[in-house]
Amino acid sequence: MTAPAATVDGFVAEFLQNLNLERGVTLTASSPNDRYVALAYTVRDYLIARWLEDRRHLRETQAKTVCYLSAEYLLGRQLQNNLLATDLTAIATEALAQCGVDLDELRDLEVEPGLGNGGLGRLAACFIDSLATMSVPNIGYGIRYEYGIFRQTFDDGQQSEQPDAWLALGSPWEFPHPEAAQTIGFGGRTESYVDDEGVTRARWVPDWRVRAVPYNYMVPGYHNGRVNTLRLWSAQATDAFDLRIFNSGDYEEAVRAQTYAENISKVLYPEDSTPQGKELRLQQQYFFVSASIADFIDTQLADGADLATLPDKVIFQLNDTHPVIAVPELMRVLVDEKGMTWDAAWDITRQCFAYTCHTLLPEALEVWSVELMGRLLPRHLEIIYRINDEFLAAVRERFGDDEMRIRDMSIIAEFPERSVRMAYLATVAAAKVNGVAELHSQLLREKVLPDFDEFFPGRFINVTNGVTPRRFLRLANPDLSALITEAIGEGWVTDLERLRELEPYADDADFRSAFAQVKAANKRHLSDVLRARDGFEVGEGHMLDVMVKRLHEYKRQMLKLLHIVTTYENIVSGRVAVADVQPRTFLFGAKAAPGYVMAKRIIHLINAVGSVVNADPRVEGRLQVLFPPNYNVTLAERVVPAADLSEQISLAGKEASGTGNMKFALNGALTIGTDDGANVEIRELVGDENFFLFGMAEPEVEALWARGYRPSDFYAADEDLRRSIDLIASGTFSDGDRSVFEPVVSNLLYDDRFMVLADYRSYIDEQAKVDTAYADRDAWTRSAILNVGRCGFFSSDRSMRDYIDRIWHTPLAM
Ligand code: 26V
Repeated sequence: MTAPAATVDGFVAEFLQNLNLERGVTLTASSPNDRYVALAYTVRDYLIARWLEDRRHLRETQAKTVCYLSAEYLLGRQLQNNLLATDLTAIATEALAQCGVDLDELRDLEVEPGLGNGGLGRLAACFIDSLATMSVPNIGYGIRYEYGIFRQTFDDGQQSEQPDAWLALGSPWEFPHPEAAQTIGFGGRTESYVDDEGVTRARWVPDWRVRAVPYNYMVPGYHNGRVNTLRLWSAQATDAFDLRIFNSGDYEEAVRAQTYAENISKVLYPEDSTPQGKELRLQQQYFFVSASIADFIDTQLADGADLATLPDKVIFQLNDTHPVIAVPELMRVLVDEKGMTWDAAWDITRQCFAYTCHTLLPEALEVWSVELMGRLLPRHLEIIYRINDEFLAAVRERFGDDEMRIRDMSIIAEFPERSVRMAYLATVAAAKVNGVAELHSQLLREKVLPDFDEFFPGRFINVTNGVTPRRFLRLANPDLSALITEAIGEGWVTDLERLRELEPYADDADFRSAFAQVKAANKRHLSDVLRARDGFEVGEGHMLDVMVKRLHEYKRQMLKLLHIVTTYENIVSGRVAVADVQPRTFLFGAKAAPGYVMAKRIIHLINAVGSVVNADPRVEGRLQVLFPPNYNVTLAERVVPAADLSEQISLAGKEASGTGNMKFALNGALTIGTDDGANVEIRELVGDENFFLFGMAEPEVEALWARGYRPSDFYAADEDLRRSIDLIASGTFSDGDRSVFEPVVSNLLYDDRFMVLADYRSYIDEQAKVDTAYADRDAWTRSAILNVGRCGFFSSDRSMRDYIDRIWHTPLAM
């Protein structure tokens, strides 16, 4: 199998052939979708030969493989990324032009696979990009949700959710493999039996089964010819199950059973505020994890391979607790199916897993009730109990019968109901446990799991997150990329620390001017996109102040909004002359989980403030609030390169890392942020003078809680704050109806869990410094260039190198 010729003629021929043979149309009779699909197939054709070769080689060499287990992959569009990786962009553009086709138009037809909620899913996508680019053997395993993250629309400023039918026209990037399906059991009971050698063993007798059908996606490395695999599982009813019911004459029941089975991969959970009682979610988790482990053992390991050497062949990286049911699953496979002793199996299992924790919020740490676990996965519950018994016995041996400690460390919680703590299970089983930024890892060890840190010295480490420079700089910001390459050559795309070489250019007036022009052009591009998409306009000459991320109270979109309301109130009341405020466009992007009522109210309030401020002539167009709906990876690729100011304003100690913060800094936005997550490391690298720091640090947060935090004291003590909150309460943003935003106001005044009011003054004062700094545009540009030059550390290639060196110990290239 050879790839088509990488020439314009070769590309044209392949494209026309795909139109004819795969779409059954001629160029003249083709629809835009026909042309998009034929183009995608053409790009695929250049990758397939290498892909087959890489997979064959991997099976032959049995090189240690990173199996990344993640319930989410927020991939973004594939076409341009794959053109970039294969270095075919110029050829494709020219080839299509010869056919009278505009590449950019086809690009906009692609519906992005939004198979993730936010940072965690996007991180997984960045990581597999880096692994392919670094030629590291990797399979990403996950779920092929039929519906990804919901499509957000606004109805009178309120969020409404539409299903994301990303597969409505099919996806040209996927390869279904029904012949490689796995059968996954659920429910039933366990029984013991005596095997041929007279040993008493356990086995699981599930009472229903689902077929897991894998779909492969290519993950091309950048300019290295490498193609790794992302393997996502889709649920199908098993034939046997259907047939049995069908033969009994109950057609309706057969259809119902099929629907039930296929529901498992139907929809991505939008990280609901009520994780309990989500039986389907546990089904999803077990479904993809069980299929992935079986798949690796069946298809990657040589026939008859000695399972005792499994730790030399694979490391399963657990992306948060969602895939942690893999731990008892591997034990079940090794003990019940492969006949190993418990101790031998545990010895292997302990070496095959590593766990990444992505949050500290107690409400986000997964637990499953023992009742549910026992009903859905009875054998796994038995295995978890035994793991726990042996672990607690070891704890007693070390620390004595300290019942308090035993209760605190038990994988099984007793209150408020008996349940399995998945983070504890992961910690007990994993060779390494990592947090995702220095501060987060430190808090994880010291505050969340201190007993475990003491018991397992050396197990807890930090690996700071990163983002792929291919998608988030090279692809999203072609003009800045060209400017950088012109200055320092193109090596930075795969060696981001080389951006350091830009530092001297910060003092070069010509470079600064070119840099500022790129930023201005990026704002115009964004404005074009928003005009076409939502009828919005980014004000000419405005500072673009951006806060894009999931809507969560801890991230404090409310604090940003209070700043806007304060500025507005100061203008309309005449205390501040409108000419004295820097013209700013505030841009929000955020989805709220459909069940998260307060988050949805905040979205409503942002839109309401926006309509009033944008329409008020007294503001003279100098303040503008834009909230384009349905923020996603595709829009991020437009917003990130255009931003001047990046808002990273979570309460210290709450944001595990953030990755948007890295994308913005890397594209030359300055950050206003708290000492939280990876902000800490960004500030250390770019320097205090190029970063707007405000707010309490984590120890101060703790201290204020301990003293007793009373938000109303802050309200009483600060006139600006009082006027702003009063303005919201007065009904100014709700046509005089004071009831609409009353819950938001009382939440702030009486139950401000994330200390918005405590950090308000410091935030407002720092924003004044932002205004002053922006007035000196040339100095601002200098800081922006230094941000770019000093953020090479935040490449996901560096994150992957850290995982390889300190956790996986996999070969760097095959
Ligand atoms: C889930 C839930 C569900 C229940 C309601 C509250 C809540 C809050 C947060 C979460 C998400 C937890 C996992 C997660 O997405 N963490 C994110 O991971 C990113 C990649 O490491 C990191 O940059 C973000 O800081 C972190 O929030």
